[in-house]
Amino acid sequence: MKPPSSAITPEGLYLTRRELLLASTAMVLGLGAAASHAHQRSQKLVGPYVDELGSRATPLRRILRYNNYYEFGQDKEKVYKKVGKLQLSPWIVRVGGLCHKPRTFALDELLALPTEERVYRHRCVEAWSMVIPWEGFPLRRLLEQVEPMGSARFVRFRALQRPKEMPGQRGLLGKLPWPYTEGLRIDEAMHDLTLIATGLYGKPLAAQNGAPLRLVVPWKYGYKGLKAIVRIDLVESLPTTFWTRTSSRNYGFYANVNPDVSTPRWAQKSERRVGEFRRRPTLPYNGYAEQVAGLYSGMDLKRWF
Ligand SMILES: Nc1nc2c(c(=O)[nH]1)N[C@H]1C(S)=C(S)[C@@H](COP(=O)(O)O)O[C@H]1N2
Ligand SMILES: [Mo]
Repeated sequence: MKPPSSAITPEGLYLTRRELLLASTAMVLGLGAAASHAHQRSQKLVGPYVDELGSRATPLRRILRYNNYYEFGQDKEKVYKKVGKLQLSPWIVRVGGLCHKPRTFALDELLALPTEERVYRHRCVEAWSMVIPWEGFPLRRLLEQVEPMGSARFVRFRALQRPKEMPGQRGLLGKLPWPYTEGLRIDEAMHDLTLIATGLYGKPLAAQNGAPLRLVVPWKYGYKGLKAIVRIDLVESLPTTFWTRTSSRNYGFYANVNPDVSTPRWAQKSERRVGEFRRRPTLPYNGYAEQVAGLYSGMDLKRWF
């Protein structure tokens, strides 16, 4: 049996710089029990989460308290207070459409797949960003199990629809085209960077981050990363999505992070890293161009934004 992920990643991994300073000061001053506790924590410290460009992960509390999840309203700072009614168990995911072995997976079967930790940049189309240490498995591992047919050219994702537990699916926001849906081209879905996240910071995913399973496509705007996945279908043609149906001028299907293509609502040249003061330039493909630019060679990125 797999140990709980909390056993794999000790809490000490995400002590802040200030906590580290406090811990080492306490040790130097020999502050009794408090010091030995701090010492034990710092012993476990093998290094903070950092992305491959040297950026430190966004603190956990910010990742938990600043969310886009329209099923729970539009106020990013209140989402985490509204998720309490969401029933995360039992949970099943249907995988079907153009494949030889369509299947319904119980959550436990998916959580039993081997996972990896990946520290990815997360860039919302609204021009804020974070660095998130995800835990998850490549989506490809799941798709391979159902044996996609040659005719499958796209993958469509659907999120939970449960208005009794999701206040944003009632009232005014209830008029949006629920359930939340997204899509990828099959080669994007099979790419090694594309993850199904099961956790972050070594803990199971919090409801507000998309528990129990959430899509992560780090070179695309955050809206591609559908939360609360309940269904995945292999399909022949480019699917409509929640956001393209809501506002096709502001949300494209491809959604590759691109500082040179802005939409009527947002300029994309730069971004605000949550927790930082100065804006930073936005990187093509969110810094993953080397791995993914080849998927789009010959495409007009202004047209297919
Ligand atoms: N089901 C669902 N998934 C969703 C959304 C949503 O409203 N509903 N918002 C998306 C957007 S716009 C972003 S930026 C990310 C935010 O993820 P986070 O709150 O974990 O940072 O989730 C994406 N996935
Ligand atoms: Mo977003």
